Amino acid sequence: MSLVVAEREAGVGVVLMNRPEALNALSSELMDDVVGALEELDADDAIRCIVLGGNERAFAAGADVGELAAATPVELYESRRTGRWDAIRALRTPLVAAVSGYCLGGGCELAMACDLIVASETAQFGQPEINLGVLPGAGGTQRLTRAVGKALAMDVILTGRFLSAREALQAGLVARVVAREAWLEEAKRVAREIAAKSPVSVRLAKEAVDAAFESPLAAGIELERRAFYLARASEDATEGLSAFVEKRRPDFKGR
Ligand code: CO8
Repeated sequence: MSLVVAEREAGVGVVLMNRPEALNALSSELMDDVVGALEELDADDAIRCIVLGGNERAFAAGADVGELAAATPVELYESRRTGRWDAIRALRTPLVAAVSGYCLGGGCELAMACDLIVASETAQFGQPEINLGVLPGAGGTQRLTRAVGKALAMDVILTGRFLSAREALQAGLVARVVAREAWLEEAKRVAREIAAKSPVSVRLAKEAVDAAFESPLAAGIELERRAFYLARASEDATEGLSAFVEKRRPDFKGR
């Protein structure tokens, strides 16, 4: 039986991690199911945005500690563990993390691998690996530092303290904070909004924003310029520009 529940709602795919008895601790099996469900939705042209979430109590409380404790370093090295996070980064469809409750360790790293985070006011973000005698191993030291800056990243990673949703919003880790009961609905609403845009320009924009973390400014600006011209060459851009002039809603086809 799969440890995720995946659904399609119009142009939006929704993947919910479903291991509530362990606060969605990311066992190898759960991560395989997450990546499998996301890749299947990513391959479906009808899906233009994906929401990844957990449940009200936890997005995910980290890697499965029992599994980490049982594995030898060589087994960890040989396993595809961190490759699963890379597979998520390779998805072309935009990914919205819907976070309620605990979002810790590998769970926080999973949320940060998504394109944006919508958080419930109950969300708690942290990298508590230091309390286990290890450190973040799936991108946390890099992505958290890029998101919130060195001072706060050092504080969170070296003390293991949790950030509230409000602190995470203020620090730039999350895009929106919503009322406790709205965490999933708001993430789906954001996803529907993205899904209504031209998928061509959405993908190009996602690639261009990601390039800001990988390249020098001049190279990033050059990449953006070329992405802009490519988007302008799409039928969707012709439709979008005409629709504005004709005062009607655009009908984007993804071409
Ligand atoms: N792994 C396994 N089981 C977990 C985990 C976890 N990360 N988190 C919670 N659980 C289980 C608990 O053992 C418990 O199970 P049981 O009922 O059978 O005892 C159940 O979930 C409920 O948890 P609690 O009773 O502890 O619930 P509380 O509300 O009292 O506490 C906390 C919630 C604060 C979230 C607490 O459970 C906790 O501290 N969890 C561990 C958080 C943590 O340390 N996360 C980091 C893990 S290490 C990591 O993520 C490294 C990633 C690097 C990956 C790269 C690999 C190469």
